[in-house]
Amino acid sequence: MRKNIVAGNWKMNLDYEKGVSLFSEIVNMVKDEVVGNQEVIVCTPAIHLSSVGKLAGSVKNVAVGAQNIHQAESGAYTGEISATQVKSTGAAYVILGHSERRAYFGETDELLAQKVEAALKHGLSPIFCIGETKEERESGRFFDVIKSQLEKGVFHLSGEDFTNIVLAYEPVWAIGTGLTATPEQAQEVHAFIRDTIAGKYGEQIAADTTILYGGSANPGNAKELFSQPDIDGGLIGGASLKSRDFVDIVKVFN
Ligand code: 3PY
Repeated sequence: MRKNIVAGNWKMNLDYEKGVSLFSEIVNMVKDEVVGNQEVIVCTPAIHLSSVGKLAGSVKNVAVGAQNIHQAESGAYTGEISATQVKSTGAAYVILGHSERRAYFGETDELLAQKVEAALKHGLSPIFCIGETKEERESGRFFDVIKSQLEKGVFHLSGEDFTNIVLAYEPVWAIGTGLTATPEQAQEVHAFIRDTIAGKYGEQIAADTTILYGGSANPGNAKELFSQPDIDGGLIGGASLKSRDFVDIVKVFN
């Protein structure tokens, strides 16, 4: 049975102390709320990872993730962070392919495929983001765009490796704009993603894959989004920076 996941993406926010204190607050508030096969993940800037990784280690079904890794194992890459370094903090996940990294840092599908491999090789599960721009939605090409992002970014993996991937559908037009896909729009794409996975890896792996919705998800819209049959939780931006809002989203599954 696939997991339900609520994952926070703090992006480049919060200094060291504020981040550690927000994480402790979240852990205290959710420790008795994370039920059944649900997992709560908080993806922080690199400066917080080792402290929050240790805190997460003590709480069932709460995990920590990074927001990027370099594709190489180590070496002369000033300013970068590797999968092994992230793993050594206690983190279990890494967000890869977020539209902000694709747009502002020129990350291509080919580069992302290498990062996915580096993550898996060192025991990190990628939260792999896919999604279309406003123009791609309006032109009706969005299914092709999403299929191509899957094919180039993760479909080179064996079925066994693919089972360690969490997918996040994040329409680019809903990120940082306050716009959210309607539950019907999101469900339509999630069902398409699951069908595409079934075509590649078979029905069982498709049924077991967690597919999150991301893009201005908040306590007001999470319930309706997560009640769709193919939406298994969310990757939460702004609302993950406020403990009450984030925990209210976590509680949608209770
Ligand atoms: C958002 O909700 O804005 C996000 O980008 C989540 O990753």
